[in-house]
Amino acid sequence: MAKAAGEKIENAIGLEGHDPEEIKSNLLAQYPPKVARKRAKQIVVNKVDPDGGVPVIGSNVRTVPGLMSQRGCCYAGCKGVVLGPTRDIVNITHGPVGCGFYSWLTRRNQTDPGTTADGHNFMTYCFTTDMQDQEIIFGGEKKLKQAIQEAYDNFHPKAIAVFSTCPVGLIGDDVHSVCREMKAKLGINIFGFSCEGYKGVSQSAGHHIANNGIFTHVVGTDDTVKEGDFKINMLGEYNIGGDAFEIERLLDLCGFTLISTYSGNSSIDFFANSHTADLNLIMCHRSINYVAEMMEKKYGIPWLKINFIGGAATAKSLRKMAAYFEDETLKARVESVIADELPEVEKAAAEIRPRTQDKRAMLFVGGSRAHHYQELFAELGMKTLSAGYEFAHRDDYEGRRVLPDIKVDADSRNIEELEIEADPEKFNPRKSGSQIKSLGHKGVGFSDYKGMMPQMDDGALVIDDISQHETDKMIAWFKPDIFCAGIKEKYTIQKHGIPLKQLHSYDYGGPYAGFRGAVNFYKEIDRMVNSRIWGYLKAPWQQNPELAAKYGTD
Ligand code: CFM
Repeated sequence: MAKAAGEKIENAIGLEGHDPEEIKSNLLAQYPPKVARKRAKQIVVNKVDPDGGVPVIGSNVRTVPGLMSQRGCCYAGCKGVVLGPTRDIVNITHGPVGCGFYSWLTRRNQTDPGTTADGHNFMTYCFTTDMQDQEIIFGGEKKLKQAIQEAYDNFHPKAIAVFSTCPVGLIGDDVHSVCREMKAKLGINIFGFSCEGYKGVSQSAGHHIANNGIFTHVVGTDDTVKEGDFKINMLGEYNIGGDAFEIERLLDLCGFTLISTYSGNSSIDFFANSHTADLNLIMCHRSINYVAEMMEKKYGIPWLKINFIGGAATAKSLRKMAAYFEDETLKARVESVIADELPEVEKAAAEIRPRTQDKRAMLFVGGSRAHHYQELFAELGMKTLSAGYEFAHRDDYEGRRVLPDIKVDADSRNIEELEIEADPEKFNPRKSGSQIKSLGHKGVGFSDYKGMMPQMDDGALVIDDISQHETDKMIAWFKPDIFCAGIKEKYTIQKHGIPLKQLHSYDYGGPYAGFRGAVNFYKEIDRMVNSRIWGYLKAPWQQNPELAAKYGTD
């Protein structure tokens, strides 16, 4: 869990005595003036005020065309990230075959169909309408209807979702009316998303659209109250490399009842019923805070930001959850789980730390991991020199305190904000105002996320939507011991002789969440930063430059 504002992640230092402002101007030096002005707002030298305030960072803005970005698209955020991990919805990509194929199982979100009675798991299939010239010219609605019918006939799923790719918006197919028609015809839940790839500035737009869609079409449709105490939902945990399995193991041991995860190891049935939980926990704030906010307004369920990445963070999160329920038996059980498991984790870190102490990391990932994983590196005595998100918003960097100051621009205005009101029958505030207040005094901070920057050291460079050019420069100047990013960056960085750990897919590893996950991560990082192979590596161009190029500005 985030430390108090202004409290530093141990060992996070600035830029090793370099003047960060100078580094920043060197990063910008190659750009044309207009581009440099824009990027200057997104490259910030961190400085934490005593009250936790940090400088404003430009984020959630369009990438300058021509800069190589790490970002994905709106469709990826909606279909791939939020809905993709739900095993028993047939997710149909309405569009050309590539959009469906390249978003098929590349994220390593795992699932266990054994936990739902019908055992449905459609994640191993790739469903697409495979649009051709014919549909682009004459419209694709007919083919979409056929695809829905065919999926229904073959699989008899309880739900089908349709995801729009760029051409669908361009030719004007009305996926929503097709879904309504097929829902009436087939009698199962069928709903569509207008998540065309070009919407918004990144996959972040797709998260919001997905949140709106699940909330409108699924949440609250099953009022069955399940057996069990201390009912919770886990929001923004996607079971990459089995993370959710490890978290579920801990929740079980502690005695919490998990109603739904959004959306790792999930079933649509869990979402339908999730308004019966008494607490929402947000793991990844960026991708799913909208559902938490809407559930609070409509059903009266409060939310807490937690973090299961890092041994200490895991223990802190479990304690905070127990404090919320104000139950002594639960608190004792949580303490005994921590007492059983945390010492092993600390022992593993202590054994490895002499080999990792003072090694230096850079993290440029998504919208939450560039923050969370700094905890694990700190536990190994490592330093974060520089970090940034691909597509997060100011609140993920600076904390939710800046929400009222965030300017709405044309791109964000395009994404619908649902008007939510308290449900006349189902609204039931789980805690009274005075309870919320008194828990707040005990450190249970409701509806709050302090963001990444208040936890980083003064002088560290925070870079939003880092470009390949900036990445190359940072690597050449600092030669970090490890760089964390994704598959698109991996091999260019490794050709520099720097190991890259994928924090999206985990490079076939994981889980890294919870107590056991932390130990896995320590071992992996020990292996990577201490492998001598990187020092021997010579990229072909270092020995024999084969290709020379100039920038347009040269
Ligand atoms: Fe949330 Fe994610 Fe992330 Fe994300 Fe992602 Fe991901 Fe990510 Mo890749 S939901 S913001 S859109 S934690 S797929 S599981 S790793 S960029 S940091």
